[in-house]
Formats: sequence, C-alpha cells, structure tokens
Amino acid sequence: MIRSVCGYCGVGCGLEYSAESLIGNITYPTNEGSVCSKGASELISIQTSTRLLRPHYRKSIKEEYRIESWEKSIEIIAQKINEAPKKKVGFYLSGQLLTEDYYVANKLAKGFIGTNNVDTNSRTCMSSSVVAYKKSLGADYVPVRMNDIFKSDLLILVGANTDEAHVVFHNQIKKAKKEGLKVVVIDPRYTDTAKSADVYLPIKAGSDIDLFNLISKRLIDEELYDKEFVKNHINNFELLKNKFKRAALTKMLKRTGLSSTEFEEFFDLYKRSKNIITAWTMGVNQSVQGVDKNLAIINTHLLTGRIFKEGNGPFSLTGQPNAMGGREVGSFSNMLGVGLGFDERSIKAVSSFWKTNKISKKEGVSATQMLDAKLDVLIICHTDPVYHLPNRNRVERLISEIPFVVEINAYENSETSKFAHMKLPATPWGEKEGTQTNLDRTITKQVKLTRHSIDAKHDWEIFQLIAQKLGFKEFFNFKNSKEIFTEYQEMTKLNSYMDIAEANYDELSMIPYVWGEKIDNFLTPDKKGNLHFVENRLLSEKTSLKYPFILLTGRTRDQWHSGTKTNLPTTLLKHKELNFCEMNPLDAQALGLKSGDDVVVSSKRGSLKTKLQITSDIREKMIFIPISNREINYLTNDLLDRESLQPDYNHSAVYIDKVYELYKN
Ligand SMILES: Nc1nc2c(c(=O)[nH]1)N[C@H]1C(S)=C(S)[C@@H](COP(=O)(O)OP(=O)(O)OC[C@H]3O[C@@H](n4cnc5c(=O)[nH]c(N)nc54)[C@H](O)[C@@H]3O)O[C@H]1N2
Ligand SMILES: Nc1nc2c(c(=O)[nH]1)N[C@H]1C(S)=C(S)[C@@H](COP(=O)(O)OP(=O)(O)OC[C@H]3O[C@@H](n4cnc5c(=O)[nH]c(N)nc54)[C@H](O)[C@@H]3O)O[C@H]1N2
Ligand code: SF4
Ligand SMILES: [Mo]
Repeated sequence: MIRSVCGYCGVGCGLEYSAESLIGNITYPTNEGSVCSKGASELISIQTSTRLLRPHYRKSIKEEYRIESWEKSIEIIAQKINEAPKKKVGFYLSGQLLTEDYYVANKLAKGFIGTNNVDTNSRTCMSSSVVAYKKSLGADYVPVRMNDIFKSDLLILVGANTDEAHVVFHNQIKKAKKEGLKVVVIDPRYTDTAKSADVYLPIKAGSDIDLFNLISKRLIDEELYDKEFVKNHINNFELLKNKFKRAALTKMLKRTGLSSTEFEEFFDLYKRSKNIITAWTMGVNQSVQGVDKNLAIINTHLLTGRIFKEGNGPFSLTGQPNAMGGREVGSFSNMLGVGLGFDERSIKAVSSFWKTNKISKKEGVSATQMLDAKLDVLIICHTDPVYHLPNRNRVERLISEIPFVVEINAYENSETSKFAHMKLPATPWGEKEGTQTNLDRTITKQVKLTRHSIDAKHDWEIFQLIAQKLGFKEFFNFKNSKEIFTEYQEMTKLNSYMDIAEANYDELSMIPYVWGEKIDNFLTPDKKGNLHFVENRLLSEKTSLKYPFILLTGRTRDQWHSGTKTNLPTTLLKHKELNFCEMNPLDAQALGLKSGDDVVVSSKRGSLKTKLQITSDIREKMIFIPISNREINYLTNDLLDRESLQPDYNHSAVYIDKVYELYKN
C-alpha cells in the first residue's frame, strides 16, 4: 500500500493506492477516507490517449508540429532566451505545479535569467485574497483551518459552491451541521451548496461589499463590536465609523437585491452566533473589486475579534491543489520569494542565498498582463491561458504575436497548444513525486504510483535542463525533488513567520505538516489588524437593452477546468453536461425559449453556442455557463481589479439568441 494525495482541488485529500486501485486514506485528517469522483478517477486520467508523449516543435504557428528531440528542444529554448532582452522573457506558471517545480522555475527566472516576469494562473483565482490578507493582517496568511468548522457556530459561505468545488470539505460541513453548525450561503444561484444550507441569501452579483458593509455598520451602530479587542488590536476604527455615518443603508440593501426581512433574519442569526467563520471563493475574488470584497468581509472579523481564535476567522478557500505552495514559494511577479518582495534588504538576502547578482529590482508583469508585454519568449507550464484568460479573441490575437511560445503540458489537447511553437511532455500526477500545500496550510506529498512515460520529464527537470543549458549548472544540480524541497526549506528561514523548515520531507505523504500553527497575532509591523473602508463603486460591465443578462461562470462537480484530465469516456464523471446554460423560467418565457433549445450567447467581445436549461435556481436577468465549456472566455470581459489584477469573470453583459435550424447547419 502506498500513500499519496489527490492532485485536483485545494482540499488535498489523502489517498491510498494498492492492487492498482485508489481509495481515500482513512487516517488522513482532512478527508477521513472519503474522496470525490475526480480523486477516485485520477488513475484513469493518466492512461488516456490524449497524453503528450514527445517534444514537438514548429517554427511558426501556421506550420504543423513535428517531433523534436529533448536535446534540440532545450537548445532552441536556451538560444531564444539568450537572444531576448531579459524583460522580454516570461514564465506563466500554475497553482497545479508542485512546490519543487515552482521553486526551480522561480529561482531560474528571477535569480539567474534576471526577469521577474514570473506569474501564475493563481492571479485569476485568489490574488485578490493575497492582497487583502496582506493589507489587513500584514502578510499573506490564511488564519483558519478546515476543522475549525467543528468548533464554530456559524459558517457563512460567500460566492463558494463547496458542494461541487470542494466536495470533501462540503461533506465535512454537512457533518459539522449535524453537530450544530449553522450554514448561510450567499450566492446569486441557488446552488446545491445553498440547498443544503440553513439560510440562503440570493444576492445580486457584484453586491457583496454592500452586504458586508451593512453588517459592519450595524455592528458599530448597535455597539456589537468587540470594544476591548478593537481598542488594543485594531487600526482605523474611528475612520471606518465616520465613513459609515454617511452610508446610505437603504441604497446598499437595494443593491444586494435582498429584502429587509431576508437581511434581518440573517443578521439575527449572526448576532446570536458566538463563533463565526466566513469562507469565500470565486464569487468574491473574481471581481473588478475583488480586493475590496475581501476587505469588506475581513472587516467584520476584525470588528468582532473573531480571528486567531478557534472556530473563527476569514477563510479564503484556494481552488488548486498547490495554489498555496505557489504563494509560499513566491511565484507572483510582485514577489521575490518566500513572502519577500523587491525591497533592497530582501534582494540582498535572496541574492546571497542563491549566490547570484542577477536579480532585478523591478516587479514583473502579472499573468493577466503578460500577453500585453510584447514578450519575445513565453514559457507556459501546467496551465492553459488561451482557455482561461478573459476576452479570448483578444488573447488569441496577442499570443499569436509572441515570436516564441513554449507549452509544457502532460496532455496534448489544450487550447494553448494551438498557439505554441514548442510542446514539451511533462509527467502528470501519479508519475511523479513532490509536495503541495492545500487550502489550510497543510503540506503533503504526492508520490509516484505508476511507471514514468518514456519520453516525459518532470516539470522541475525541464526547468533545470533549461538552466543547465544556459550555463547555470552549478546552481541547478538537483538530483530529485527532496533536494529541491530541502533547499527551499532553507530559504524559508529568510522569513521569520514561515516555519516550513520544520517539515520532514520523507514523512509528508503519511504525516502532513501544517505550517504557521504558532501564529496567533497580526503580522503587521505594529502587530495590529487594519480595517479598510471600501464601497461598491459599480465598476463592472453594465447590462443594457442590447446585452440584458449578467453571465456567471463556474464549476461543475466532475469536471476540472478545461477537462484535459476529466473529460473522459468513463461513467464515473458524468454528473452534469459539459456545455449548458442555465436561465430563469421568467426570462425564458419572455424570450420564448424552452429547455433543450440550442442558443447562441453573445457579449461585445464574442459568442458561443450552448444548450438551454431552464431552472429557478438562478436569479432573473442572469445566466450561468460552466467553465467546462472551453469557449467560455470568448464572452468574458477583461476588466481587472486595480490592486490584485484579477479578472472580473463573473460580471459580463450578454444577450441570447435561439439558433434556428438553418443557422445550425
Ligand atoms: N469540480 C471542480 N472543483 C474545482 C475546480 C474545478 O474545475 N472543478 N476548480 C478549483 C478551482 S481552481 C477553484 S478557484 C475553486 C472555485 O470554487 P468556487 O468559487 O466555489 O466555484 P465556482 O463554481 O466558480 O463558484 C463561484 C460561485 O460564486 C457565485 N457568484 C458569482 N458572482 C457572485 C457574486 O458577485 N457574489 C456572490 N456572493 N457569489 C457570486 C457563482 O454563482 C458560483 O456559485 O474550485 C476548485 N475546485
Ligand atoms: N470564465 C472563467 N474563466 C476562468 C475561471 C472562471 O471561474 N470563469 N476560473 C479561473 C481560475 S480560478 C483558474 S484556477 C483557471 C484554471 O485554468 P487552467 O489552469 O488553464 O485550467 P486547467 O484545465 O486546469 O489547465 C491545466 C493544464 O495543465 C495540464 N497538466 C495536467 N497535468 C500536468 C502536469 O503534471 N504537468 C504539466 N506541465 N501540465 C499538466 C493540463 O492538461 C491542462 O492543460 O481558470 C480561470 N479562468
Ligand atoms: S475533494 Fe478535491 S482533493 Fe478531495 S478527492 Fe475531490 S478533487 Fe481530490
Ligand atoms: Mo482557481
């Protein structure tokens, strides 16, 4: 029997592999033996016919790919990097990479090539939370653990569909409910998560700031905040209080679309609850005011002292298996590494640790702006930006203009591969080993379960080969992932609050290590939490007569994003269609549409075809299309949050047309 960990979502379930089958690890703290359909089928996805098995190269994207040797491929990459000005080289990474992959790529790019254009798809996912945690708590630190729900009285889920996106955590929520936990779900869709809640608030998309400001204002007005805690541990209270004096309560409530009875019932439960956790995901982060939405939520915890206490806290749930590991390594373009930035002291410390003098002081470009940076060389690893970035027509145009694009992928059927010059085959989950950090700071280890495909290489190995070809062999001579993890552990010592050096690599698949457990106070210089006054500035794309619907996008339980791993010919993963569009019965009636109709959905930027499903689970004037429809981002707008640079995926204005038979042919 071998123990490993699931490579899909941020819950990070422990697995057991024996006699060629995969089951949940019963002794594992976060899942206690249970797994969802994706985890259970992960072995099948290694064996699909769509695996990328050889390096491929073409000089221009108009040509067909042909098979190339590893030796020659790496030589071409090194030559292109050498020819390009440093600031014209970019690395587009992923929250699905292992910590060791992230570490080698980050060290190579920032430390030795001298470009800080290293960013990750996590920019589209939880960069708003990273910024908000830093502003309010003083560091990117998640102060809640999953098992805190068993010590809590109230769990507020905002813009999070745990029933489909964090399945095994959702099972734990149901268990905690039996022990008395109350659950409130705030979502414009009556999701399966909402159906299992005690209270459901059908909020209008984009109005969470109003709702949480209402809570904060009432806490202050009714003197329900923790005066002692605020006095001793919190900055900016008077400022917030004064700003709220002028806040128009009725207008705020109106914008949420909730009735005052709905709000009062909820607030009553809030007042009666001793311990409260607020957890959120993409309904909050993916917004042109994603940081502000996070801050509005965090404010309620700072006011009531519901932080750094068991069963309490603001809990951003990460989606990808190692999005947290990426944050820890420091793979955002505005971070150097291990929580350090580009100030002189940090650069000095990291330069001396890596034994280099090539680190640039200038922040790099974010993933959401990398295609605008007129790069000469773009290396994309373990992610599919053509599929996932907003406003795809624009993305396709921009990526086509980059002279040399390398895609490192374990599968051959990504959308990005249509725009790359070189494709390099990576070993996927099951064929490799390395560490990942789940959504509550738990570091675990994936281990190798099956034979390694002959011509595929580990992601870190590919970065190391590039480094060696560029002449940095002395600094990139890792024999295995343990050696990389050990060096990374040493580096984390540069940051006083990261106690990752205490983890024991050899034990991690059996005994996970949770870092940051000793942190029990704010990490700001004055050790105080910062309140921030934020307001809904209504910056998202507006609906109009021509584009009357707001498009919401999101996950379904059995599909993983673009589906290279989950869109399989197996009945295990068939819970929902890949391509559908949910609409409220009243809207459908007004448009003369019925369930099953083929429709075209269009925004100002593009359109796609889909099939209508009529359901009262969605509010009027909104539609929902799952991101398993690979064309989803032809519709979405490319507005970004000004601080986190995260896209506003959930607020695009669209219209719908029926596809007439003639048009269909
Ligand atoms: N099955 C499956 N699980 C996954 C993934 C997957 O691809 N498939 N991906 C993983 C990843 S990377 C991530 S980031 C997580 C995402 O996890 P979730 O964010 O829980 O997943 P989404 O389906 O995007 O759900 C977002 C919810 O926000 C709601 N929403 C939209 N706009 C608003 C708004 O303005 N306010 C509020 N309050 N709600 C709003 C939507 O209706 C939707 O129900 O899932 C992870 N887990
Ligand atoms: N409209 C809309 N767009 C969104 C979102 C949304 O909610 N709505 N969500 C955003 C979010 S939160 C996220 S996280 C992104 C996700 O978007 P992506 O990261 O683009 O989605 P995936 O399909 O998971 O892409 C992972 C890629 O890695 C490849 N791969 C699998 N295993 C390996 C391996 O071991 N090594 C390598 N090198 N490659 C491997 C897969 O084949 C796949 O092509 O989408 C973002 N885009
Ligand atoms: S809940 Fe997430 S980590 Fe657990 S088995 Fe499912 S996909 Fe894997
Ligand atoms: Mo994500």
